[in-house]
Amino acid sequence: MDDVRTQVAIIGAGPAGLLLSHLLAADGVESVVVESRSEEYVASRIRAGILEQSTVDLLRSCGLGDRLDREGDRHRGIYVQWPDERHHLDFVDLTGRSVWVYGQTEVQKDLVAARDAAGQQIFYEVVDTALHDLTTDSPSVTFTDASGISRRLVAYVVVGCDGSFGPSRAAVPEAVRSTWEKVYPYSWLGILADVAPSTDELIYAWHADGFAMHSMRSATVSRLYLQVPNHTPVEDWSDDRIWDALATRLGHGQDGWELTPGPVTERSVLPMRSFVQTPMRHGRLFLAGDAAHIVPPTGAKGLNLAVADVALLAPALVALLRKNDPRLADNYSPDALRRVWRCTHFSWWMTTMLHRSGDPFEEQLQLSQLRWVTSSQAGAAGLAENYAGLPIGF
Ligand code: RFL
Ligand code: PHB
Repeated sequence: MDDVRTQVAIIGAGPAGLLLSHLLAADGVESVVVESRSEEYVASRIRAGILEQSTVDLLRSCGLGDRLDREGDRHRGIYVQWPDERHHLDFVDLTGRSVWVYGQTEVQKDLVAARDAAGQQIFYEVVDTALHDLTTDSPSVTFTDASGISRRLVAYVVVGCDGSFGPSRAAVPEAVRSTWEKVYPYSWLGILADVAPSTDELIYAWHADGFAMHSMRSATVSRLYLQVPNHTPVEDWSDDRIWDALATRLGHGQDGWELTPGPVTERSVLPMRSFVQTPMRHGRLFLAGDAAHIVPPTGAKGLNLAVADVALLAPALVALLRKNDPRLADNYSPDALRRVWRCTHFSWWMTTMLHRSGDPFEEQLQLSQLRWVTSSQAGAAGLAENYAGLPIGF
């Protein structure tokens, strides 16, 4: 077995793992990243679309804001609607903060470019990743690299940034971990379409047939979602059926608004769940991003929460490794979990407010809540503050 030594072993080259390696390197801490997928696969995975204010502030402050500032689309807020009513919530007026449309694929490309330029060591397409000796002062990660060589990465700390299906979360013994989970009784059918968005800002729509959302990736690419039952076969949804359902739920023809259909280039069904594992640290293992928590996408929080974890973890590891000061690292899990639970609540609240549950009593509560968040300054400000994102360290 070939040994590789580094200060921080990072499992996962998604946004959490690469941003962590970038921030550590900026403060003189070296890391090695291992990733089970290919570089191309990770870069082309279609996922998040919205960056909150504190994510954008962080990316700018660490030299990753240039293309975001040129090509990202700053939005003042979102539309929230139900049949016959559409309301704009202006986050800038309500909270002084905005959001940006800049796809996760773009964030990933910027991170890969920055790490490549810095000569970061990343092992792609590894198999059999396993974590060892996490409660000793010499933890390690073993894996087989793309050319079939068995390697051991020996580090001072290991960080699990390996998303919801990686091995890190389960490396915490059952006796010392707690998990909370909620599975929702619906999924999202998401499409990418080669057509200019029919809206200037995102539309979140409540409808008796089910939730629909209109998002976007650029001036020529739209991203749209429909609530569908769990386990819906994607083949059941032809282009015509998708566009008809979107037109009905998003209110085509209402007050002269029109939804323009176009060629669908990608479609997939996404189950929705909320999940948190605590604590986010076990000995020398730290968890960050989806490895520790999953939120349903309705609040646009997953990527932003991964970034917020890393924003706390990077200075904590720098203090630990460069100054032998464990205080921030000792506080990482409780500090990160405050924001995790806030975003878990917000994502659950947005999800349950907007999706059809089939319960007529809940439907009346949803409509009442929607009227309140769109007509009361206090209600609107609460939604805006959570959506545009609380400051790091909240
Ligand atoms: P990732 O991105 O899943 O990266 C984890 C990486 O770990 C690798 N890995 C392993 N590597 C080595 N060995 C192993 N054994 C490994 N097992 C796994 C994986 O291949 C992967 O590359 O987690 P990270 O970095 O924590 O980032 C989290 C975000 O990707 C995620 O929260 C967001 O995409 C969630 N999300 C959204 N977040 C937002 O903030 N705003 C949004 O608008 C938003 N929309 C979305 C979303 C997620 C979606 N899907 C598909 C889940 C929309 C969708 C449709
Ligand atoms: C997206 O553009 O993919 C997106 C935007 C907002 C959400 C979820 C997904 O809440």
